[in-house]
Amino acid sequence: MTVRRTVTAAAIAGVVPLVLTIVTAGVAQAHGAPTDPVSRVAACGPEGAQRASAACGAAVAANGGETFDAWDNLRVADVRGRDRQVIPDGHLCSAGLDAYKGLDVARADWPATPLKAGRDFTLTYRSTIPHKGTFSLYLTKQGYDPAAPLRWDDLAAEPFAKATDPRLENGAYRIRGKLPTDLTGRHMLYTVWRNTDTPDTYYSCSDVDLGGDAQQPPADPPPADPPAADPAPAEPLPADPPAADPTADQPAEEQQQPVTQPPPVQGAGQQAAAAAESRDDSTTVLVGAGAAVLALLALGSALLFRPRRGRR
Ligand SMILES: [Cu+2]
Repeated sequence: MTVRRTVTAAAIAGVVPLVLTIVTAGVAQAHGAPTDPVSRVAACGPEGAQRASAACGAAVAANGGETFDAWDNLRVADVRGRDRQVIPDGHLCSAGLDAYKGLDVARADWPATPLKAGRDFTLTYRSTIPHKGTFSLYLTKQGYDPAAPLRWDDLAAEPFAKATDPRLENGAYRIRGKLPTDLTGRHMLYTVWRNTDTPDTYYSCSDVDLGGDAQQPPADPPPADPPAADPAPAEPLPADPPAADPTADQPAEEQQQPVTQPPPVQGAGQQAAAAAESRDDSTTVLVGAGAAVLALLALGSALLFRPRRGRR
């Protein structure tokens, strides 16, 4: 009996620190970022579907080789609504943080989510721990140049969507709004999440493409090249008849195949969703492991503290 009690106590002693480690690790990394339209930091992060893209490669290089493992930790303390004074022009995507400076790299081939001007819109902001606060979603004005550093003046003065204390559902906040009607082509969706239960404000850049009849990509050869040469094996091109099209030898036709065609970009969006789901899975595994550990603890306690025989 003494042997069993010793063994049980040892088991508990070993398990408790393990539980604490799991819980602490979960909290320390738990903040958030938009996954649809995918933010640059989520796209290039460890679970980002586009982390193999040329843009993410350039971002990591500009980051001195530092990867974006802490994809949910892009936050600045004590801004208190003075975003435009505190976050410098040209550093909006990194929020001026050195660890994220690669996200400020200005290039036109960042993975962009297709959107439709004038339509209802929902932004999915993944988070593993709830915070109180207000989300403000800004879009760049028409004429925005993705190949130039993002400045505050590029953004509309007022957010097109705003939400205070939305519910956390399935690990994500959803902020709804209506997209402006007068935008076409590539734009930046800039999300500011000002916490009210912490001193932090979170900043995120999501590249989007509002399409439309403005044929900007063909008029802009340099940015069109990198994506074409992009190895990006993560982007499946299921419906791509032009590749097998024998008429592809006509130069004019080749130019008519803009990189911003909906199918590949949509694939990227779906991959982002898949990545989000896999994150859900890992959360489930964690929760399952936690439950098993707790059951073990309960069993151990029962063995240790059950009433002893012969005692009244
Ligand atoms: Cu947090």
